[in-house]
Amino acid sequence: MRGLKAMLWEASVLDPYEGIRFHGLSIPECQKLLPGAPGGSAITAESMLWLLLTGKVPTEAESRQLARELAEKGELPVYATQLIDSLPATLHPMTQLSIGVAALNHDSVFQAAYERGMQKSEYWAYTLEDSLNLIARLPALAARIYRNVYKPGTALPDINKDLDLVGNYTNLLGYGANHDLTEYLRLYISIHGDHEGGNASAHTAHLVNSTLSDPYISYSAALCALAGPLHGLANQEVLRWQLEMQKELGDNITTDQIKDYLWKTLKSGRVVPGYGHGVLRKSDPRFIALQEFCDTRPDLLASPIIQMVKKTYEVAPGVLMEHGKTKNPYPNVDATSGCVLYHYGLTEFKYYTVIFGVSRALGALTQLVWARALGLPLERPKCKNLPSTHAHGSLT
Ligand code: AMX
Repeated sequence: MRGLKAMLWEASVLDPYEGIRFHGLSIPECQKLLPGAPGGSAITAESMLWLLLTGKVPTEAESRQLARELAEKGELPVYATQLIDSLPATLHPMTQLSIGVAALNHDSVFQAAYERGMQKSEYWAYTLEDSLNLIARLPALAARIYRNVYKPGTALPDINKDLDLVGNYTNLLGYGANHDLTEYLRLYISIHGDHEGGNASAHTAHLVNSTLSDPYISYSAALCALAGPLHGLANQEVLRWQLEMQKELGDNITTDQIKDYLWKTLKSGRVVPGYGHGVLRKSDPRFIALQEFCDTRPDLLASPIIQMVKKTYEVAPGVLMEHGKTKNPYPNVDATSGCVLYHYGLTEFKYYTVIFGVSRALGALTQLVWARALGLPLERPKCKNLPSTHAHGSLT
């Protein structure tokens, strides 16, 4: 279905050469226009969510009002904490996130209203309420998973009603004192929020919700798609790959050594994680925005892992072009997103896709609200079979 326009997606559109636009605004335009948190300049998740849902740039007061509303709804119910705490710490954090999000449908207002016999014209309002409740609870859920898997026995703070969503998230993760990491995560979470609807996770949410499954189980399914290495898990894989490279080649790696390592990866039949894209045909503007964040901070510029990412970017497109398979030899966002987290001490890279999962909820859930408001139908594409296979008896 590449290139086949078959979905309506309100909040964003992805141009192969220009990258993502959120209601017509590019990432640099969003960075200029969307309010940050007090004391910060990075876009907040609330500002991006407001833009995605309404198509309008919020004022600072509107963005803060939304932040407060989300913070007030942010605590996890006891049944959810008990469920998450009962999971084995060895279970992948993405599986835990998907389980936790699905379980929150215990409180779905959409499901309850459907059982009461609500009208079709009311679907969107209950979808909106569930979506905001889910987004509000994601930081506490995602941070609890992090605590259980990597820092068992440590206390989790309460949600601070005066903080924005990401401010609370970093605080719950135990990094609240690191202003730069908080700002990085604000930028990361806002610009990962939506990437039009054809990507596997957003599309999964859209498909599942078209059956009138509630937003919680729809987004839980989306997280299973995000957990694949060709999609969101690529940010984990980039880190694994870069660290293996560092282990093999040591410090002070040259671009020639990286070229050889790239060829070794390709010749072993593996993909180069963080490079290539189903739609983009240039360097991902999300990659550029995160790189620019590094360029403004001397500690990040001096970081060996970030230098390795920059050197890889110098040579990987040339190697991939010469290899001749991928239609897009340039980096996607995953080529850099994890390295900054690693530098700041959040080194547990199996957790990285969970952060992506907290973010993608902004766009995927926004679209569920729009889809129900517009009365979009059950998604059910027609299929074509290969009549000859059965006739020739080649399947047993
Ligand atoms: N390294 C090696 N080979 C690659 C490649 C890469 N980074 N990207 C694409 N190719 C190969 C494909 O595997 C395919 O090979 P095949 O013909 O043997 O099947 C061929 O090039 C053509 O693929 P394509 O049309 O350019 O890409 P696609 O749309 O099929 O796949 C993607 C897109 C992202 C899955 C692919 O580029 C890839 O595997 N990249 C590495 C993983 C990655 O970074 N994923 C994250 C994407 C962004 C996101 O969702 N977060």
